[in-house]
Amino acid sequence: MKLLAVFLLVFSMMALTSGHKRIVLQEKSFSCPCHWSQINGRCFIFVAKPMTWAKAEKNCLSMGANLASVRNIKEYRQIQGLILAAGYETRETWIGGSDAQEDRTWLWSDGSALRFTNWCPKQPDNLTRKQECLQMNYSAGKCWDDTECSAKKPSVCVKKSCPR
Ligand SMILES: [Ca+2]
Ligand SMILES: [Ca+2]
Repeated sequence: MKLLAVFLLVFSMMALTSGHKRIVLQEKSFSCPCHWSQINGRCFIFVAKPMTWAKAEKNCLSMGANLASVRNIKEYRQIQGLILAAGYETRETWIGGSDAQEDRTWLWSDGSALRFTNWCPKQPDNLTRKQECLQMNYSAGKCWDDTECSAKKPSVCVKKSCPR
């Protein structure tokens, strides 16, 4: 009978320990809303409807997001994968870079520092002196280009993932 009591004690302690571990794991995992994809700890969504850059940013804002910033080439490839998975192949798409405030000073609309770039050869060229918004999937290289913000294109939004 004493032995049984010891067993029960040990089992309940194990249950407590594993329960604690589960809580710790949950604290470390993050979640994205339905239809958003988690990439590198942030949530992304592809918006197929063609819009101007500013309307696309406003649309992201309405979902608590901004047009996407991109931190590295791996993240860029995953964003391309998102567009591909939506059936839009490698279509030209707005992300959150712009130099509208000051020519050739590129900023991300989500306020993060623009360090990584993936410009196509000879871009950004500020052609017609009115190219202030960043489109991805440009030309054969599927890289970045500055173009007129009034062009209507699909877009990608980003927002922070929330602890579960
Ligand atoms: Ca420019
Ligand atoms: Ca250009």
